[in-house]
Amino acid sequence: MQRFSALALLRHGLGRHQGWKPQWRNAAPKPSYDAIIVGGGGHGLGAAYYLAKVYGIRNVAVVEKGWIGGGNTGRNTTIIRSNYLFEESAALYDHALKLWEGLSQELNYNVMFSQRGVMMLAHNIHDIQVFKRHVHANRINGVDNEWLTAEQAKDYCPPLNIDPNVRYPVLGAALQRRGGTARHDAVAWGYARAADALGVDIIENCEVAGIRRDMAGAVAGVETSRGFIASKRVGVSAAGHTSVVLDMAHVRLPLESFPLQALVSEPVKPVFPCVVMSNTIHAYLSQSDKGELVIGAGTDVYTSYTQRGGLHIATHTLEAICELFPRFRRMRMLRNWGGIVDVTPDRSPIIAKTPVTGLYVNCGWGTGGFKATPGAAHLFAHTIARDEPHPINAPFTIERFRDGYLIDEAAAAAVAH
Ligand code: FAD
Ligand code: PYC
Repeated sequence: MQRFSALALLRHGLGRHQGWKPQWRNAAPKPSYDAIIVGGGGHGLGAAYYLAKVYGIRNVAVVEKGWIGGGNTGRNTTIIRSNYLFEESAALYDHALKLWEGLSQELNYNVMFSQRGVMMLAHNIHDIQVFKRHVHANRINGVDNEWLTAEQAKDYCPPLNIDPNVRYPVLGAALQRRGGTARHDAVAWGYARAADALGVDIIENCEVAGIRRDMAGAVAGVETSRGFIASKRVGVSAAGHTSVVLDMAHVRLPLESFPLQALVSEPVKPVFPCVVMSNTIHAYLSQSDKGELVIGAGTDVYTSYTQRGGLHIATHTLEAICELFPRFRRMRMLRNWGGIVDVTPDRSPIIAKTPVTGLYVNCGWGTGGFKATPGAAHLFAHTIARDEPHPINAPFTIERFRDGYLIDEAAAAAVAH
């Protein structure tokens, strides 16, 4: 049950963005700020909110080249979970999951967070071993996860086909009951409204084209399509395009950008109770509150900046969905789209200072950063405000790629990316 203050409901009613009419559209940037965030996705808007709310830094601008939430935040399949293998990752993603649990109340904005459970299917002996290892590691780290037989998995998700004679039979599943979904655009708008109320400037249609540095090499501000904006602190949260932006300050990062795509069906009545993921056959599925089946595919195999994926990848995913859930065979697909995700060699993110004084980066979330939104935003704000990482993001440095202290979460991506 979500609770909203009666005053907010009276003042705003419940409209498209829960009644909020943004004042910032086409507002001109001020000449200077105490901090600038590049990228108006959930991570960037959230970082601005926590800078203002938790760290008292309110003279902040979020500069976005398009419209807020138009990047991966508004393009993802909204799966939220924290069942990662390594201690560092479990701490990071569970920090986020705990923040999700109170986010609608925190922002006084319904982000429609729904803990309907995330179930990961095992189709072969290797999957069983890997997922059982995750269950044990998660429990040691205080993260809920449990092993289900195929029959128990079907009880949890009745549309699931557990016929042993199909190509990829379901042999069992790992279930994180605290996992689930949220409404992606509401996350962007909820953070934007709350940040705006604290004095943050949100500047859309403002592309960063350069990073200016002073005589000592420290950050002095950003060159944008709407002119120069000065600031001694710049945080870059520009998923998919991070290396392009960081290159403006001559910082090189070990990132590759790939298209990742998703699609939705025509809307139907509630028919699918949870989230199901299958790494082995590259498919994941949930049902949105609008009734659409939300289906995600794998990444393209080649790096690219096109915001759509190869059709053969979507076709492969739909074949898998039809095998796992035969009742959906006759459903029509409404639309598909893609986003650009940036991926590090160990598939773990970077939330860190850079070698340039005053320049900070939050990137490398690959196919899995939506679930991290509140946690990443909070930790990034901490790193910018204090000029040092929070203990939770301290392991997620750029230097780990030099020192070899990798957090190799590749297998925990849950979808084969
Ligand atoms: P974004 O929302 O992409 O925000 C970055 C912003 O930076 C963009 O709005 C962009 O326009 C802006 N920008 C870029 N360059 C500039 C510039 N030069 N100047 C100004 N602004 C700039 N994660 C999950 O956890 N669960 C999932 O189920 C899931 N499914 C996914 C499915 C798909 C199809 C895709 C594409 C991604 C998925 N992800 C998922 C990953 C997740 O969407 C991202 O990791 C997350 O949303 C990143 O958030 P963000 O705020 O960092 O990035
Ligand atoms: O990280 O859970 C995830 C995910 C699901 C779909 C894309 N990423």
